Amino acid sequence: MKQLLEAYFIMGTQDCPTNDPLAVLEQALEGGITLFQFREKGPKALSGLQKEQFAKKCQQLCRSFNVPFIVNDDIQLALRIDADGVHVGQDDMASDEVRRLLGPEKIIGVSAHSNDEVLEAIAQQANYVGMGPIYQTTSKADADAPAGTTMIEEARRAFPDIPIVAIGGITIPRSEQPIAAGADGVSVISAIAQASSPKRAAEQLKEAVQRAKAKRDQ
Ligand code: TZP
Ligand code: MG
Repeated sequence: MKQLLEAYFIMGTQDCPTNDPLAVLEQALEGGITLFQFREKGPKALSGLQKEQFAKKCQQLCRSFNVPFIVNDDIQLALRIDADGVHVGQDDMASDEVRRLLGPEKIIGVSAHSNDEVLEAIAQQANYVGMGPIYQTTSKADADAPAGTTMIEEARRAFPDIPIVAIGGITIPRSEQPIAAGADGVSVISAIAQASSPKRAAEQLKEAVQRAKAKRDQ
């Protein structure tokens, strides 16, 4: 699981206002992203059948690169299309209930902001936690204030083995700090979706994360 979190790309059509979102995803996959989250959300997002058709296209692309395809929030969609997992926030369905619906093999991620929330997620059979926002983000309308890397340091100290991915405002140069704090990887929207070359951005992000991990663990 920890390796799958290294270069975790999150995207929906709302994140690609000027580019073709499928082309962005394909490039990100070519660049070596390790995990993909389908997050179709906000006033400009697709819904209903359009959302499901777009999800299936993203899923097919991910399959052709052997990269797991995770759905944000929408458990029913994940079940209908047999996604590889689901990511839920603190205000969404509890992860033990998600586990009951998805079964033992699927990946479940939970957003957590404190050691209490990490402990609860893992007790409820989540596979990883997402912690943030680390830095200021423009990709999530209702994001909390940026919290820096302290929550990751605290979670890593308390739970040495739990897979943790950092989120929020992370860019290539800003990816070293959350890894140094103990994260297993970084999850990004704009650093790849808004890059002039999503492929190069994905390559460079993964390289930066792997370099930071090697430096931290040497
Ligand atoms: N959850 C916390 S911050 C965030 C989400 C979904 C958005 C991350 O997007 P970006 O563009 O990488 O800051
Ligand atoms: Mg949610």
